[in-house]
Amino acid sequence: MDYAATGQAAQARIAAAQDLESVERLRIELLGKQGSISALLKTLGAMSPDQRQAQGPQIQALREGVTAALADRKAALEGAALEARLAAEQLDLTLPAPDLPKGSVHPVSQVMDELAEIFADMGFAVASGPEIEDDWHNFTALNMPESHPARAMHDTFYFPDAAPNGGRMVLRTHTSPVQIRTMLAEGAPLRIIAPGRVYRSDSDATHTPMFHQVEGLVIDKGIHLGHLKWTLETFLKAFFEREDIVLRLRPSYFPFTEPSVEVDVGFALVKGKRVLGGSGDAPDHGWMELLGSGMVNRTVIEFGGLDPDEWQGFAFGIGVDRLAMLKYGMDDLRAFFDGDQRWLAHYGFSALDVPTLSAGVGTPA
Ligand code: 2NM
Repeated sequence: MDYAATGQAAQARIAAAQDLESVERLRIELLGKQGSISALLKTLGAMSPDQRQAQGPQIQALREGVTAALADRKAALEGAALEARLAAEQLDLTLPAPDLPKGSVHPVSQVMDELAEIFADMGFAVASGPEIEDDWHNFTALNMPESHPARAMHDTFYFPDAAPNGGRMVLRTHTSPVQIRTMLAEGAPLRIIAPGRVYRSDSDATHTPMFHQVEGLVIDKGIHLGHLKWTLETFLKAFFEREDIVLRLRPSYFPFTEPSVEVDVGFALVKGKRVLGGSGDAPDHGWMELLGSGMVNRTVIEFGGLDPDEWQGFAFGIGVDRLAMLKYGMDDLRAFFDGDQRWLAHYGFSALDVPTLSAGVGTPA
C-alpha cells in the first residue's frame, strides 16, 4: 500500500476544504472510529513482526501528518472567519456626529439643582407640597391669624370659593406651608429645604406674580442662632464659590420667627458693578440684603405638632430668581419668564453638566 500517496491525497482534500464543517467531516472520515486511517492502523494487528516494523511508522506518520493538516486548516479557517467578522463590525468614524440636543436647563432649574446639591451635603432633604394651599397651612399655622396685618402684606391670590374648612384656598405666598406639612408628617428632628414656585399679586421690574423661593428648616434640640449663621455662611460660600463671603445679621420681624434676622452680604464695587465678597464696611464696599431668617416661633413649632420646650429650630427664606441673577449676571427678572429662545440659549445650562461639589456647582456652559 502506498501510504505516501494516501497521505498526499488526504492533504489535498484538507487543503481544499472551504469551511469548518468540511474540515470536521474530513476528520471523521479519516481519523474517526470508522475512519480510513483508523482502519489502516487496525491492519497492524494482523501483520507479521517484520511487516509491522516496516509499515507501522509509515501509518503513524500518515496519521500525524493528517492530524496536523486538519489542525492547520481549522486554524486558518477560524482566523479568516475572525478577520471577516472584524471587518464587518468596523465602525465608520467618518460618519457625521448626531445633532446636538436642542434646549437648555433654565437658570432657575440649574440654581435649584445647585441648592439641593449643596444642602444635601449638609444633611438636608428636599421637601415639596401643593402650590394651591389652604388658609390654615399658608397663614394660620405660621402665626398669622385671620386678622394679622402680614396677610394683607402678602398680596395673596385668593380662590373665589370657600374651602371645606370655611377659609378660602390660596396660591401659596411662600413655601413655608411645606415646612408645616413636613413637621406634621415626619416630626422631629428635621433638616429640609423646600424649593418651589410661590405667588404674590405684584408686578413691576423687580417683581413677577410668580417667583421661586427656597426655604430651609432645621428642627432639633438646642438649636440656636449660631447654627443658623454657620449654615447660611457655608451655603453661600459653596453657592457663590468664594471663601470671602461675609454676612451681617440685622434684627427684623417675621410672624413665624422670633427672634427674626435679616441677612446682608458684603459686596465690592468693581467697575461700578456689585461683586459679592468681603466686608461691606470696607472702602468701596456695601451691604446687600439677601435673605430673611430666624429662630422658629414657639407657636409655629406647636402648630407643627411638636413641643417647643423640647424642640427648637431655625428657618430661612431666599428668592431663587434673585440668587440666579446675582450669580449669573442677568439684570432683568421679567426675562426669566418670557420663554425667549435667544435668552434661554444664552443663559441656559447643558443638561449633561450636572452640578456637583467636586466638579463645581454651576459652571456656565
Ligand atoms: C423667611 C424668613 C424667615 C420660614 C419660617 C418657616 C417655618 F415654616 F419653619 F416656620 N419656614 N420659612 C422663614 C423664616 C422664611 O423667608 C424670608
